[in-house]
Amino acid sequence: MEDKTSRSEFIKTITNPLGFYILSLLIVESTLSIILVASDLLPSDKAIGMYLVVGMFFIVSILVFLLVWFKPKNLTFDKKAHLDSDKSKAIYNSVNQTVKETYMGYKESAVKDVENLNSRIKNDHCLYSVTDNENFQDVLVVVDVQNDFFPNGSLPVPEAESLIQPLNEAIKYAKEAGFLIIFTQDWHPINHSSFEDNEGDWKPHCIKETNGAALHPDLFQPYNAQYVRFGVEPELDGYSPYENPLMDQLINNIQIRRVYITGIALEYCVYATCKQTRERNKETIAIDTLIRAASPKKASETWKKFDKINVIRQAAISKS
Ligand code: VGL
Ligand code: ZN
Repeated sequence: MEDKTSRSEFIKTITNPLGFYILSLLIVESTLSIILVASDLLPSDKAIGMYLVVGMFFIVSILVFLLVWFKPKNLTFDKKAHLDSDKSKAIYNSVNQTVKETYMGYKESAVKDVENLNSRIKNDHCLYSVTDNENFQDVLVVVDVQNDFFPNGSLPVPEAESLIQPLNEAIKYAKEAGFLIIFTQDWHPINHSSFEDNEGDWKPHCIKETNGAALHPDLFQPYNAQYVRFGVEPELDGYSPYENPLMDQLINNIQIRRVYITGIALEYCVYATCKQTRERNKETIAIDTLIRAASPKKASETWKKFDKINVIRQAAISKS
């Protein structure tokens, strides 16, 4: 949450040219009225003089009304969001350029761009970003939500499809709340020891660089998420993202307090991730609604193993 409050707001006024011309007229008219009233230039006939002055005031009031009506537009930029996304940076630069080019004027299209951008920043959490040096306390780990574990993949996991929508909501929530978000990927070489051909238990799956190893296309991937690929060493089990030293760099440091774990599959990579996170002394919470088991019938047995390693089981992300 912290990054939101510290985020500096940047307000740019794009002046409407009509407003600018009316303002100049207003100044000229008022100056003229003052000169006329103050000097002897008023006609000797007092009545005509009065008409002139009243007429001036009348004109001035209309001008004030018009000026208010066409008041300059204030556009509020979220500076940090702008600087954090290439796309918003590009829009920001183009708006800035437009404003420079049409000094004291504005282009409708630039205003539209900024309005669209602002509404995207509100609606699309993707543009909220937490910078790299942020002191994260909470982490959301999304384990192996990869094509091969879905119906057309080589190792489909029951009910995997129903995971996407609620998981996306959790990712958005976590992003807004300033969590570090980590996506892990099972990422095997073709000769991995876990494959049947090499006396392993599994059909070939999640072969690195292939579509089967890609994250599910509908998975929401926010800006600045981290990606940990593991299972690369042919001889290792390939069940734990901690096989990749990047995982320790991200998790095994003092400021990280809580790690929420979601994804696929309960018995294998989710379990291994929970166990090794716990071994690093982090409060470890498995979100059961956002996890799918390879064997759902045996899931309650598997969950008992989680109890034994002191992993908390919860239905949703919620801070204690
Ligand atoms: C997994 C089996 C083989 C998993 C990975 O992501 O849980 N399961 N490789
Ligand atoms: Zn694997």
